[in-house]
Amino acid sequence: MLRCADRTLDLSQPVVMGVVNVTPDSFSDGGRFFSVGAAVEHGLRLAQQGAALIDVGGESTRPGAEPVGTEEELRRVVPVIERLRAGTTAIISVDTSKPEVMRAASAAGAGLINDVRALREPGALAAAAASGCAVCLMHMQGEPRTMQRAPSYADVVGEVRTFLAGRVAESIAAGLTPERLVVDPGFGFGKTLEHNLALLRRLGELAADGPAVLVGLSRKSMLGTLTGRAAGERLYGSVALAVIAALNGARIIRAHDVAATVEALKVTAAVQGPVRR
Ligand code: YH5
Repeated sequence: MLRCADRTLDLSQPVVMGVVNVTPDSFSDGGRFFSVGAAVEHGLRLAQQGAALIDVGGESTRPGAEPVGTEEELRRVVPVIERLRAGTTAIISVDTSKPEVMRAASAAGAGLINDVRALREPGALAAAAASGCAVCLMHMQGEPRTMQRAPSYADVVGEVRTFLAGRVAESIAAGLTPERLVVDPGFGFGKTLEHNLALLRRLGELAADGPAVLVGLSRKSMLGTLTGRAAGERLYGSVALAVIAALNGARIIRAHDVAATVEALKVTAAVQGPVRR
């Protein structure tokens, strides 16, 4: 069970975290507007499709993305979190690295803080600990703007495990408890295709370290490399990676295509049987 503020999440079978981006639509308006209503509708649809968690993000962390200011990030995510909390029993996750956003999101009803910087920003450890929320600690080499320029490791699996164990220890020292922690190897965050494949192949080692494992593989560029498909055409590959991750011990699968992923994981879970712990 994962402690998510006033709620608990059963992880005895793998669950899906649906993705809701609250970032400007650069195609239709040149990047100035975003729609709270459209984001809420999308989140509610993902919950109906069986997502156990809805991940709401106002900062793009894709390769090459520029940072977003605190006020702008608050303006994007807080109204969406409030309205999703009122409209669904799915647990609301906030994708942020900023302590101010963690506090506001928690007050608005979020149950999980998904931090691609693993609480390394000043004040983030204390804000997350005080929130009562669960926290996903993710590994990343470098920063989103530049991380894919030249990823390099002597031993990618060892380095990711050591980094995450260190962030878990820091989080516990700051007052978080083990039942509130999830770890994530950060597929595509400062990693080549070979690094991503090694992490996926050996995900069981990470899963044996203690905290539940979350993975985000949905639509990522490794699928473009493997299949030649554009970002909008990566459903089959994404579902394959979700099943492989679950068989290798992942408990939370972050996905854009929730209905397909939930159905595939239902089948996977029946083969696995109830997962221990
Ligand atoms: C993750 O893995 N990923 S945002 C590039 C794409 C497609 C999708 C080139 N937030 C993760 O989804 N949080 C993101 O096509 C995340 N784990 C956690 N915990 C990147 C993303 C994407 C990037």
